[in-house]
Amino acid sequence: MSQVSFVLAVTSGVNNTGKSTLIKSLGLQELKYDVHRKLYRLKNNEQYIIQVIEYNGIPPNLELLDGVFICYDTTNRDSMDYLPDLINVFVSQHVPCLLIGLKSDLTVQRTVDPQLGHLIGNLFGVQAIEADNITLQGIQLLQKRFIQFIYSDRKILLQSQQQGMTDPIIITPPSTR
Ligand SMILES: Nc1nc2c(ncn2[C@@H]2O[C@H](COP(=O)(O)OP(=O)(O)OP(=O)(O)O)[C@@H](O)[C@H]2O)c(=O)[nH]1
Ligand SMILES: [Mg+2]
Repeated sequence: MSQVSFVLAVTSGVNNTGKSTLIKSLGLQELKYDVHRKLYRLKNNEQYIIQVIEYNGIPPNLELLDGVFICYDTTNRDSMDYLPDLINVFVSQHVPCLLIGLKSDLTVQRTVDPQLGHLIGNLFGVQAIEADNITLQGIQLLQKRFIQFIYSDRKILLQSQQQGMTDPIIITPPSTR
């Protein structure tokens, strides 16, 4: 049994929001030795094992999660309808959240206001970003926010979430051995 360092859930209220593609965008190295769980490791850190759970809605065993990426689709207004309920459950269970609006490269098909994610995030003290899985810029933003998210001190993340602070927390990754 491997030691899992971080359990990340990637979820959304509806399907087809780009969750599976987002997990690929993170550029993690998939570990093949555990058929029951999707385990990955960071390319530059042998010790850090990440379990990723993709889910539509609220995954079971919330107490096992270290963090959640709550996704919506900027080309599908309906994908935002479930966000308040979803975020509320994670926040009340003290799971650190990041709200991610995907497919922002599809500017013509966009149906949601770029500020709406921030507004909803603000209501819950949850940070919100818009990004995409296609452009280099989008993928780099997702990777950067992922690294910040998994290396952040959970206590600090939750504290700011409870206080409704949505400014990004600047952290320094621990040096790899
Ligand atoms: N243009 C664009 N297309 C995207 C983006 N992310 C995902 N897609 C496309 O959207 C479709 C759905 O992506 P998936 O990653 O399968 O979405 P999902 O949320 O995992 O879908 P389910 O698991 O079925 O709920 C695919 O055709 C992707 O190629 C994005 O950021 N931009
Ligand atoms: Mg999927």
